[in-house]
Amino acid sequence: LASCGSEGEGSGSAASGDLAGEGSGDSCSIEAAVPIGAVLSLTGAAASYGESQQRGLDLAAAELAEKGGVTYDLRIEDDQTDPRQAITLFDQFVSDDVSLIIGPTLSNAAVQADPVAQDAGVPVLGISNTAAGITDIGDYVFRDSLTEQAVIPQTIAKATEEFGLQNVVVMYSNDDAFTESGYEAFAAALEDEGVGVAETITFSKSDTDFRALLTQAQASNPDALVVSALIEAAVPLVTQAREMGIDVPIIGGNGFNNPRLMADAGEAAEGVVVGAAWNSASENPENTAFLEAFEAEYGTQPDQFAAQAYAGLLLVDQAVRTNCAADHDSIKEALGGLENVPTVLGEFSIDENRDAVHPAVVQVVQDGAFAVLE
Ligand code: 1QQ
Repeated sequence: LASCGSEGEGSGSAASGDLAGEGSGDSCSIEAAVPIGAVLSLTGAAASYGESQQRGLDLAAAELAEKGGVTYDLRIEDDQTDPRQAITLFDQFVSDDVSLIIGPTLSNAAVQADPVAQDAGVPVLGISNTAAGITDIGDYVFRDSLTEQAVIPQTIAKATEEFGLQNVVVMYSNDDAFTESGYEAFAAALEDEGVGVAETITFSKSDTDFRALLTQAQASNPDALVVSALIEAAVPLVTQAREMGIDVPIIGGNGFNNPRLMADAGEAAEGVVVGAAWNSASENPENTAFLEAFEAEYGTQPDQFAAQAYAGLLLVDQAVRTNCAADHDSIKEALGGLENVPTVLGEFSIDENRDAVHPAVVQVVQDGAFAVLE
């Protein structure tokens, strides 16, 4: 069935011959549809992120289909928020000889699945992985998502100035690659800003009752709670903190960039501070067109994860058109050379570590929506 896939990278199959085109940039024309695999968490604990990403990818694919010259065969699969399933899907996409794999949604899956693509020489574009070290997996691994280390220093600096923080409690789940990396970024940034950490409290990403831990946090009388968590824990943590009368600022990492925070925590989410890789209010032409198209298609506003997914597929298209070729090494080379590309995320470049470079913002929840904290 998948025997042709076992030839591995650079096998010079008939399919990769069709993936070399003519012309370049906007005039590039490639005969075969370019196969792109996407591994998203569409069910399980991270489904709310994955569903947003799916919408962003589908919207970009529809726009690319209109553009012409290069067509994409975008195949989106669900890893069920399970790293083992992500590995299975990466194996499948490698043996199907896709040109590139987008995803997986969580860093926790990326640390396990990306090596499959790296070993086969298939490029990967992470669109939401923010843990440190993901691109160190190898030279075929790229991302358009800013790391926690890139976003959090600005968030902590802004919050320290805004709220005069001197002493905080840090809380994080210690069983997830992203939340652990976010914790390290918070700890380093707090130290840089000279903010004391009265206590560091750990929990599990599957915890839903935080009252005992919050009582413990409250005892330190902190100026803020600094939290690295995925949305499934963030919602009850924030809700219970406010129910218990803890009214100090709550500062979250990338896991909080999810409209479910406001939808599910309601009033309790007001005032929560989060660093973000996408400024929803940006008036750059790419963003205003994106907001309008997304609203028209889905009847709702996009979130950061939809924006990063949308930008991701357009960046892949840009890379394919740069060399007018969709074999693995042409795409890899072109992705590595992306520089000052106008996107919904702002001016976008890839650095020497294959990580994303573009502006970040600090947001605060206001009237049920993220607003830029000026
Ligand atoms: C990661 C994250 C999550 C919040 C993505 C959905 O940043 O796992 O890296």
